[in-house]
Amino acid sequence: MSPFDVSQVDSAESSALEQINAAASVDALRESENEMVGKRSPFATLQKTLGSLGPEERKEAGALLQASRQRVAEARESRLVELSQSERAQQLEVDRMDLADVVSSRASAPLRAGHSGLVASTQRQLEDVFVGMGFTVADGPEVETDWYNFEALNIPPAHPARGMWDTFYLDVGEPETVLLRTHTSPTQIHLMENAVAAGTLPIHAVMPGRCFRRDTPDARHLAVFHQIEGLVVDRGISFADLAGVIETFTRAYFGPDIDSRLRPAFFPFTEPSAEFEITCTICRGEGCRTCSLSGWVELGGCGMLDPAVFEAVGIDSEQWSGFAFGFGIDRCAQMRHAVSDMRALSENDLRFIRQFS
Ligand code: FA5
Repeated sequence: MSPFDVSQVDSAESSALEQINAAASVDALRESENEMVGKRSPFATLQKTLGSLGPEERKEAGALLQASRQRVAEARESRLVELSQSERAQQLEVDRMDLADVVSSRASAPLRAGHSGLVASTQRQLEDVFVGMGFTVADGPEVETDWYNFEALNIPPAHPARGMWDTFYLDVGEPETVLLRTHTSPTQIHLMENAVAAGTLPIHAVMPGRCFRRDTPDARHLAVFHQIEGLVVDRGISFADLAGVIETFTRAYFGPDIDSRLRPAFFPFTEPSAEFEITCTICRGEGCRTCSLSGWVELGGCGMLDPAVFEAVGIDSEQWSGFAFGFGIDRCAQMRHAVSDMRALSENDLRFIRQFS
């Protein structure tokens, strides 16, 4: 065994440090690891020659060797960090997407802005008309209990009106029956209850929203459609006020050329009640498939609030009176734009939708 030579420690260290600095990549550095500090490295050979020294010298030389190995290990570690960082930066540069290119290639293609659908814009126009008459706009839940959708509106269980307002029932496992509302009229009940509790009568409000029925879609019906409910509760309100509001609404929304009429009807929550119709805009009153050859299309129902409803919400019908109405928003859109089949409103055919941008 050759004797331990201190100068060889220095040369092993400087050759290892040279190799470390010369490594051009993380992989190259890892590959040279064996050569630098492995079993066949100069350090390992020097380690073996320590045996040729006496105990005191061995201790000193061992410490020297260890310190040298430590410096090499530290230099290796910091070169590793340096190389990994620069490789990562290079990779990011390669992966970088040049958005400027993407944007400039798109800039020549005109961007097409979207717009509201016909039903949504009709709802806003109807709200505007009623706000112009002094009504406020309120909201109500689409999921209701049986009480709000039927009972509070004077429609007890087994009442025949439930048949024409059949809906989708939710199995929520509660004792209360929960359903998707068939009309916006339950919002009347919420509004009156809230006003009684807060002492804020009178009410002049419209409540638009989505309704659901077990109706077979046809030229004038959808299973999911929209209504706008109107509610006035004040002192000394008469049927003449109701007729005046409807007349004003018709002129504002359909213009003076459209004829309208009120026909006696029945709703359990209004008395007297009426249906509100306008001349069919598809056939101008001649009779067609859309109006079932009648020349008229029903837009909604209305009437004076029934005392039974006032009683359900705790309003004194001796002091207060009022009226309510409920129009189909989809029906209004259909008649205003002479859409012969209402199903077009929900079919998402862009050729149809884009006509109303
Ligand atoms: C009602 O829903 C009553 N709540 C209206 C009312 C309110 C009366 C306040 C009195 C006082 P009716 O079922 O007739 O009534 O519906 C009113 C309007 O909603 C209809 O005239 C029609 O315009 C629209 N409508 C009803 N069912 C559908 C449907 N399946 N698809 C599209 N529109 C519908």
